[in-house]
Amino acid sequence: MSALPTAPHRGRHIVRILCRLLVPTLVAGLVAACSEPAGSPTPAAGAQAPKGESRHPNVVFVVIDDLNAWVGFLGEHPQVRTPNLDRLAARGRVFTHAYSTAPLCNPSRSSVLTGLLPTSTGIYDNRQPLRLGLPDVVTLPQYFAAHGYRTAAAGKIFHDEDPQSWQEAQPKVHGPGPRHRPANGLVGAEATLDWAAIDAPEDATYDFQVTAWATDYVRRAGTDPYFLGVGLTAPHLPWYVPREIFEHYPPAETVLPETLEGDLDDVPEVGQLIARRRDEHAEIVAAGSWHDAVAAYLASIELSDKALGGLLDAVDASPRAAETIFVVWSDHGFHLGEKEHWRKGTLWEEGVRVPLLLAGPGVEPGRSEQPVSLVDLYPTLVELAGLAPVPGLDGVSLEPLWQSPETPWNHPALSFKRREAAVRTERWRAVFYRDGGEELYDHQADPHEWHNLAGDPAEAPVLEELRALLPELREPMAPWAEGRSEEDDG
Ligand SMILES: [Ca+2]
Repeated sequence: MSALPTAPHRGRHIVRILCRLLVPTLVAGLVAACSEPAGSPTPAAGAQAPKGESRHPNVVFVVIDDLNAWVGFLGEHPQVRTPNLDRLAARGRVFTHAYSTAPLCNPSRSSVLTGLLPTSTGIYDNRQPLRLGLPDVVTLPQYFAAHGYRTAAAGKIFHDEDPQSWQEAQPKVHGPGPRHRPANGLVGAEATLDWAAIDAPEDATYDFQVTAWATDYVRRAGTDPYFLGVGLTAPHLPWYVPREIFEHYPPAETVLPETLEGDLDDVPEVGQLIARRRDEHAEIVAAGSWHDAVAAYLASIELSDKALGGLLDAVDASPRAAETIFVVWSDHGFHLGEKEHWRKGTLWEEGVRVPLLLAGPGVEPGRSEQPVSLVDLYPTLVELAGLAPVPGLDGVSLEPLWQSPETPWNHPALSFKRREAAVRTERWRAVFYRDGGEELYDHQADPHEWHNLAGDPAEAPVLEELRALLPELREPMAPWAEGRSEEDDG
C-alpha cells in the first residue's frame, strides 16, 4: 500500500486511476487504427485533414531543460537576459505560478506528454522508460497526428526518444565543450557540475542546431497544420556557453539567490537528506565558486533564449504566423544553493516551479497568478487546437483562466518524487515525506519557504486539508530499466 498519508476518499481515487489507465489504452487503439507509421513526413492517412477556414492552428511546443523561474518575464532574477522569451510573453499568457508534476526529467516529461500525473503513469524516476510502463499510451503529439497534424521533433522532448510520437525527427546533435573537464576546478563535485566559457560559435551549440532544424522545418512546412516539438537544453549541466554570452555575467557582480542560514534546521530528516545528497553546496562555497556558478547558469539561460529568437523570427515570417500557437515550458525547477541544494530533485518551490507561457490564436494575453500544473498542457493544447477532448486525463484546460480571470481556481498543483508528494495552492505549499515528515509553508508570509509551520498546532487543519488533495500512489510503480544511472541524466 501507499506509504503516503492516505486521502479520505480512496475508493473514488481508485476508480479514477483505473479510468485513467484504461481509457488511454482504448484511445491508443483508435489512434493506431488511423495513424501512419512513424517517420512519414505526410499527414496521417485516413485522419480528418483540416481544410480552409476550419484549419487548425500550428503548435510550436518548446521545452527548455532544467530552466527554473529565472526568466525576464517572471522577474525572479534581476540580471538574466531573455529578450526573446520576454517578447513572446508580452503577447501571450504568462502563468506566474506553474509547477511540474515531478522534479526530474523523465517523470515530468512523461506526465506532460501523456496528460497524466506520476501517480497515474507510475513513473517517478529517470530509470523508468515511458514505453516500458505505458506501451500504448497516446502521447500529445500522437493525438495531434491522429487528427491530421504533421508532427516533428527537434532536440530533446521526451527523456528517451519516442519515435512513434513523431513523423519526423532531427537526427541527434551534440554541442561543443572545453578540452579539459571539469573546467571549473571543482574536484569533489560530480563531473557534470561543470561550467566554462567556450570559444565556439553560437551556431555550433546544441540549442542553435536544434532551432536551425526547427526553423528549416517551419520554412518547408507548407499550409497543413503542424505540431513541432523543440527541445532546448542549455540550462542543463554542464554549462558550456560561448564566451560572448558568458561575459555578460561578470561573477563579481552576480546576484546570488536569497538564502537563510540554518534553513534546513526545521526540515524533516528525509528532506535534509535530499538537500544534502551530494553535499555540493559546501564545496562550492568553500571554493568561492557560488557567484561563478550562478553566472554560468544565467549565461546558459541566455544561450537558450538567443537560440529561440531565430525560430520565433522564422515563425513570425511564415505564412501561418497568425495561426500558430507557441507554448514554452521547462521540465522542472533548479536550485543554486537554496536550502544548501544544487540541481533538481526537490519538492520545494525552487525544485518544481517552472516558466510557462502560451501565445497565439485563442490565447488572451495577460498574466495568471493561480497555481497551475504542467499536466494541464495536454488538455489545454487539445482545446486550443479545436480537437475533441481526451477523456481520462489528469489535467484540466487552462482556458477558463483567461476567459474569466476572477474565477477561483480550485486545482492545486501536485508534485511527486517517489514516495514524497507536494501540494501547492495559492497560499500554501505542503510537502509529505515517506517517513511521515511534513512541511507547511505560507507563501503570503514566507515566499522563500524558510519557516516550516507543520509543527504548529494552529495550522494542523490546513495541513490536513492539503493532504486530502493528494491521490493515492499507484502501486506497483512502472517498470524500471536496468543499468541506468540515477537521477542526473535528465
Ligand atoms: Ca527552513
